[in-house]
Amino acid sequence: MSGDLFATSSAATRIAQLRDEIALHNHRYHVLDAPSISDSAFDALVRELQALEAEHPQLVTADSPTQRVGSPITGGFDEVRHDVPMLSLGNAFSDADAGEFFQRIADKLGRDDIAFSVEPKIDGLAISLLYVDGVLTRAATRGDGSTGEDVTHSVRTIPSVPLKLMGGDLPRVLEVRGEVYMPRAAFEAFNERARERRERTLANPRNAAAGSIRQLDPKVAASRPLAFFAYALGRIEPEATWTQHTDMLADFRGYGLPVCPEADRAVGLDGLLAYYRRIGERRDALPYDIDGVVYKVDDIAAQRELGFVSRAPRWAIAHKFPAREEQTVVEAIDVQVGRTGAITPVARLRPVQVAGVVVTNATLHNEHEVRRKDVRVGDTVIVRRAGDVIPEVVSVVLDQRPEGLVPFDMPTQCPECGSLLAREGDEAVLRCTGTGICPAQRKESIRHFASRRAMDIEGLGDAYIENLVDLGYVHHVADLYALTLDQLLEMKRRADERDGVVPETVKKGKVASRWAENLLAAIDASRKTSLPRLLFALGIRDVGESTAKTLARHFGALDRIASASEADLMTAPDVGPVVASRIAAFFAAPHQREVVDLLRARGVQWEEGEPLAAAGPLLGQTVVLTGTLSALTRDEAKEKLEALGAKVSGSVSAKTKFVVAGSEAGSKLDKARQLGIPVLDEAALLALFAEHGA
Ligand code: I6G
Repeated sequence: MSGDLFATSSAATRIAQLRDEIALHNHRYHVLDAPSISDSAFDALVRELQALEAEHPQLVTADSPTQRVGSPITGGFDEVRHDVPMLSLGNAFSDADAGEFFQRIADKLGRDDIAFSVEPKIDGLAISLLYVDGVLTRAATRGDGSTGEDVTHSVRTIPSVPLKLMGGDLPRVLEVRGEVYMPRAAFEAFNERARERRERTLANPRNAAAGSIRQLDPKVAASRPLAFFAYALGRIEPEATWTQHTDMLADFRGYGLPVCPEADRAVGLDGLLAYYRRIGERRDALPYDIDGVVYKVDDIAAQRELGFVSRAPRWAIAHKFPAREEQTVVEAIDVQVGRTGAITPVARLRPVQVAGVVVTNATLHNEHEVRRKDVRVGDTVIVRRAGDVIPEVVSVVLDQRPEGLVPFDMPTQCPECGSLLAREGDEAVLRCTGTGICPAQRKESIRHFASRRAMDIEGLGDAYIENLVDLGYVHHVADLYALTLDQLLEMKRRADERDGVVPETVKKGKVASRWAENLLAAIDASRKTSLPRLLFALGIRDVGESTAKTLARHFGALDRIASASEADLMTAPDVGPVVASRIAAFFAAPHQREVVDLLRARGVQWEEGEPLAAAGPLLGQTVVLTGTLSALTRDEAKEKLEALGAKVSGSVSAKTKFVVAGSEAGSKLDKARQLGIPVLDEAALLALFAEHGA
């Protein structure tokens, strides 16, 4: 073998090794959510592969992980004829519809102990992936079901879509179908960034996925955090041996294809409806938008027997959840002042039910967004609510706009205190410049201070805070700790008067004083707190709960944080220059220092310790909580674990030290078992706490 040939052959061997390794780590990270190497070690593998391929361009192949993002396509999308049509599903909009679907199947099959493969219906874009000899060869949209568009260049960029299937025993041809989607958090983050940069926002995660895939330049899809779940078979050669749909999904997983972790099996109509409710209850907590659940007869022979009716399978149906988007009318546009002075325009809406919740307000985010969407009082708008995020106005229904509506103009002065509104740098948000004097900022910062995750003052509702500030009893958070019984009684009297209530509380003075005593007791109870809670409660811009915890752990004492330089602050994990400058600016303000001193003087206490908690039996260990605990809440368990030095994470990965599983633990427990991670039950957790005095 000549020197050159030898070099090429050893490069080819190393390239093949690297590709397999990279594909494996990619799968662990993006499909199993269980990375086993650091990001930098992964990047080093990719860099080595890139260098070798640059030296040996003849060895570059389309299934190389370096080739996910190719060149833009020109002249539009090619048509793809689907050998097996991509059908749609029938819909059930009620339990009765689902019951009829079930009964039709039971009648036809002559039995009612029917098993179904069940999974959430993801709100995304249906895609067909064609693998030939295990290599991703083509990706196509559904189109009209018979002919779609070739979107291979975009779909290849989705990290969870394998360019090459895993395993030894692969079918020669495998066409799988599934959904491309954008996880909700990624969608929110994308829009937040777009708003900050005054760029176009995406209407909803479904449009986001569709819009990203139907781009000529694959760089666009590559820059969007898209994901994929496989759910059905298009074509397979040689013919498959699966007898159950759920077995097929299990094999898809084995090939390295992502399958929804909520996919399950349910028996009988009761099983279907129980699954519908279970997923419905978790709808807001799932990391992606879903619009229902899909039931499919699990037995493939039974599917064949049932066949199709007008382009939809008789053996499958989508049981829909209530819509997340509804139309209503904008009755007014107000602006709200947040605790840091940020001005948010809010549409006051004719009340409308959106997915079971009456919505009367929706955020318009900022001035730029109002302009871009051109929302006017009197407009009919589409309102969307998803997850725990505040409902938002998605768009205006322009063809229903009455004549004569005028564009909305942002005020130039704070509606609450009259101070000028100004922008910091090139931020999209306007802010009230009346920090310290603006009652709205004060009310919001007190509301935040008293909230459950901060000082947790039970019973101190928004209306009471409003009155306490308006009456001049509370100027800043420390004043809460100087309130008297008489002041609370006066405040309550006014609140009831304003609400038009002739209150029991006034008629029977005793009741009112009991109420006031309870509130005073709640305020008193909040005096004993923790440093992370206090730090979070102070409402420092960009210091959320997790940063507050980091700061507390890193510095151990409030004074150390208050006197730290920006450079010192940045030594804490995840504290960058922006957050450091916010913290430094907060404690540089004499007014804020006074408030902290007053809190101390009025009896607020928290434990302090040494900097950089170099202690704790669980220091550096990542722990995951799942399921329901009975002796304590999840938040309490989390706090205790963190006090022992653990980092409590939301997802199970190879880095997880152990998982605590309460009752009805779901997919996280399955994953822990899959990865061989130790699982503690509640009793073991309590024993651990007892052992360490937590
Ligand atoms: O549109 C769909 C969404 C989800 C589907 C589907 C699905 O399974 C979870 N399954 C089939 C068979 C079809 N459409 C045709």
